[in-house]
Amino acid sequence: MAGKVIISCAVTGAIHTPSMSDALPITPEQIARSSIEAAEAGAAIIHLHARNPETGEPTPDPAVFMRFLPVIKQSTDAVVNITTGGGLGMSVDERLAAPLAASPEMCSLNMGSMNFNIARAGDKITNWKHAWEQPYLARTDDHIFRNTFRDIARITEVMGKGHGTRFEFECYDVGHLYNLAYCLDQKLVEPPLFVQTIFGILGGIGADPRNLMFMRETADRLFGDGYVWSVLAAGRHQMAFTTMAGILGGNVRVGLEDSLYIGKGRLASSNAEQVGKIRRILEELSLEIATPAEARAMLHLKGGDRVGF
Ligand code: KMH
Ligand code: ZN
Repeated sequence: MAGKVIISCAVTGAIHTPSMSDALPITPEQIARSSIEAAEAGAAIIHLHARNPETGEPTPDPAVFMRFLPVIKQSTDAVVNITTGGGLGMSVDERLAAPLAASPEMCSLNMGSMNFNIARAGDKITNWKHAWEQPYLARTDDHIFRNTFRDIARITEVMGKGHGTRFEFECYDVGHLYNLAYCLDQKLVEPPLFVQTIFGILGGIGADPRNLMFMRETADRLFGDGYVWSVLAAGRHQMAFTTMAGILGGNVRVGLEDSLYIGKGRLASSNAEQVGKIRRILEELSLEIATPAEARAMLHLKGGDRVGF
């Protein structure tokens, strides 16, 4: 298994809005289909948010998650990873509702409070499909993405200890790695840590290759061989940064949550198209792609038969 690359695919998220791309999955049926296609293309882990089926607005409603989670489970062996970051303006209680109901193998855990500014993300849009989209984005120049130490400890307690769910630790800056080291020291979390280093969110570390090296070197210093490294980068940096991660022995995350594009000025037609592209690049570099079973072994997951959906 050593050297195999785990591809995660984040299929819809809560950053992009329906007017930005027709490929963004909205309804439970679309989210299920797009997840299954991404898994068939080579993604071992599917990272999931839910949206209001009529408006596309991010929703924390467990009933909506439950319309696509069983479909994905029945059709693929991929690991289901549910967000605890949710969408803008959701409380931590709301963000925990679906993971608590679904008891997944994995959930995300955001490792610090931060500015999270996506106010310019809709600059190119002229025809807005829904009234909520523009204000949702515009208010983020005054938005704090809340993830206090107490929030983090609570999520480790209820999801980790309570459900045996393991985490995708979302680290948007160097300090978040130190927050994670503190949680490790406090025995809130256990290795192997799946550390998702994130580049290019306005409010987090910038998408400069030297930052990728520095994040990796810092994680090496803090966690030694007790972590599994993965990389995602926002927007046009997605493929370059995930390629660098593969070359450096890391794992990768793609998907329409992180970027809507497949090339310069070209919108991706699907999540599977992005998975297929990074898979091709990695295989051209003589790297092997991890199966879901291999990802489960690498990350010490509880197994797809021990979830609540
Ligand atoms: N939207 C990504 C930059 C979460 O869902 O908890 C990080 C993310 C957060 O996926
Ligand atoms: Zn997410």
